[in-house]
Amino acid sequence: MVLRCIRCGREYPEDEVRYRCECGGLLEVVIDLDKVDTNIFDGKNVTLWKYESWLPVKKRVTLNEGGTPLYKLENLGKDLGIRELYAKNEGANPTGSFKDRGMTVGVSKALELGMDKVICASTGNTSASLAAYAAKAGIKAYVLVPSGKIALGKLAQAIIYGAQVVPVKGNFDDALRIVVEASSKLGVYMLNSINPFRLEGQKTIAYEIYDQLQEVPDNVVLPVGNAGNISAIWKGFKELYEAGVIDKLPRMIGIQAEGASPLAKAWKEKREFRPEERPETVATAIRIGNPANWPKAWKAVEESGGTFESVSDKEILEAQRLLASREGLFVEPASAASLAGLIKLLKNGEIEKDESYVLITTGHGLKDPNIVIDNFRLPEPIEPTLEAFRRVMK
Ligand code: AN7
Repeated sequence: MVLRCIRCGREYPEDEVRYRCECGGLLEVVIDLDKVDTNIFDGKNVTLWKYESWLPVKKRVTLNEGGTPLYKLENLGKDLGIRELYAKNEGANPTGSFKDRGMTVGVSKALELGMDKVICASTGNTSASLAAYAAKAGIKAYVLVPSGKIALGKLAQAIIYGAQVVPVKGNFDDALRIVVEASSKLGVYMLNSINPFRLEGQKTIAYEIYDQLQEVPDNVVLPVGNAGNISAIWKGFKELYEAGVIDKLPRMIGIQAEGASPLAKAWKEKREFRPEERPETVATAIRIGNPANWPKAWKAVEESGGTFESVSDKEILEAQRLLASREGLFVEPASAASLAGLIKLLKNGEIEKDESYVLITTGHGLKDPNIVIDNFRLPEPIEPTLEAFRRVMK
């Protein structure tokens, strides 16, 4: 197992603390597919560490992540006329988002490398997750977040898990710039998704989808922020394919928020990727203008025959309401971007109804209660009598 540059192909040993190639390219972990266990995909006892032989760590800092439910969305499937619609509900992870998959592997790696301080920039979920796993591992976590632009639940998590929370006057991209520099100069281990070991944990979403469904869906639809998760899931499916476990691959469909959509814009305008200076969206989790993993994400969409799309804040909030009110699934706004994107692509005739779709709902709705409460006026209280209730009962 080695680290390999996706741009120039140069290789580095896995036990070197390194986040990028000398040429500046992104690194990926090359798994030795001769040594993985291909006989475990029986649909039983699904948890992240079931796939240990596919993961590049020996230590294990765990809070029992993965094994998240794959719901069949019967109601919405019917409403939209889609043959098969599922949601892989990553909000069911220990800290309420898919980031736990990356952190169980990433923090385990930090310990293997002998690091006792970890750091990340975050729009919220990464900070909550890193804080929890650092607590479990007994090491120090620093989390840099855009001041005033992180959902309440996520902030509460990072604080109570004991991380040093550092608000930054700026957006996620500004915070990440500081973190990258700190990791090279201050002896702290960076656990943003540029760190290839994070993506190794997150690729298990692909393993689990196949394990739970016992087949490969035609399409996987997910929100894109820093563009790590779409890259990770694609890597997971490709490994299954190369190891001979599956014989087809899904299309990867990445959804961004309109106000933070550098990938969707470049894709649709068929031009070079350019970062956005002032990302803005109600979905604060994906309020990112310069996704660090964009080259990997671009490859994932290109190789898989998928697409990038963007959706408005209004479409995101409507999709959030639909998932909750039609399926009993309360997800945070960023996660609802997946359904919003699916609806938009259907409406525009860009995707087929007679196919299967798995939405990745990346984070729990309780992370960001304000988004709901601020848009809802609680009715006046009634007198404590049946009569009073009868009058307001609709
Ligand atoms: C709920 O926490 O970037 O494209 O710093 O929290 O892999 O970045 C969060 C990202 C989607 C986008 N859904 O995933 C962070 C952070 C939710 C998220 C994404 C995020 P990537």
